[in-house]
Amino acid sequence: MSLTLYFHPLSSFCWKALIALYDAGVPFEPKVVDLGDPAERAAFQAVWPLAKFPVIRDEERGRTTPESTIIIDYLAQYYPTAAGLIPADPDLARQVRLLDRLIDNYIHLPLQQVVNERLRPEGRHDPFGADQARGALRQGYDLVAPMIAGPWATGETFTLADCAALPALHYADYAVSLAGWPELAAYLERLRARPSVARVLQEAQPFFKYFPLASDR
Ligand SMILES: N[C@@H](CCC(=O)N[C@@H](CS)C(=O)NCC(=O)O)C(=O)O
Repeated sequence: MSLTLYFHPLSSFCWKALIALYDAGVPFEPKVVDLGDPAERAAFQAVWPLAKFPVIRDEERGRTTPESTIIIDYLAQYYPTAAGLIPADPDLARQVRLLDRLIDNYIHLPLQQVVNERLRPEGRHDPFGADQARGALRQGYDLVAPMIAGPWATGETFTLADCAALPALHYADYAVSLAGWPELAAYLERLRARPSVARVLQEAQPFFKYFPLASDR
């Protein structure tokens, strides 16, 4: 098999790539990386020095691609069934890319800050920083909510922006409930019902107890 995906089933950015792969039915070899295992971390660092996943290796083309957005770009370029993830129409493609950036930068990253705060050792907590991150999340929700065209982020076609939205909204809902943003909550339910997304969520289920905010509900 040409493609190998380096990932972990609980990792939110890995979900983004997995959703695209499953949605387009692109075959790949899954390589789960336990970053807590020094040998596995070192082996992964040899593939991608930052040791951040997802990373996809295309043996046939001799290419290693990091960054979830760029992985989806790669799939859309080389795999016809994934082509629709980046619309052919340049204006629509730009709107998809814009939403992908807004969701990653203003929802997904503040969520990671809340999670990172929770993971700090005893005596090193930063409640002020966590409150700021929650404030940024609310701003992110306010920004993105009116932009969702429906049924999917930019309209009728499932795209890169939807791959970005599911992990960000699914996990962020634990940090700041989406109850105050009913259009985002409804969009999240539509995303969860999509077979590719349902598969990713099901595969993550055994690991979900390790998500630091899992017990907040
Ligand atoms: N911008 C990157 C973010 C990747 C990222 O932050 N991945 C996290 C998992 S969700 C990771 O590898 N964390 C491990 C670490 O930072 O040591 C992308 O879109 O792929």
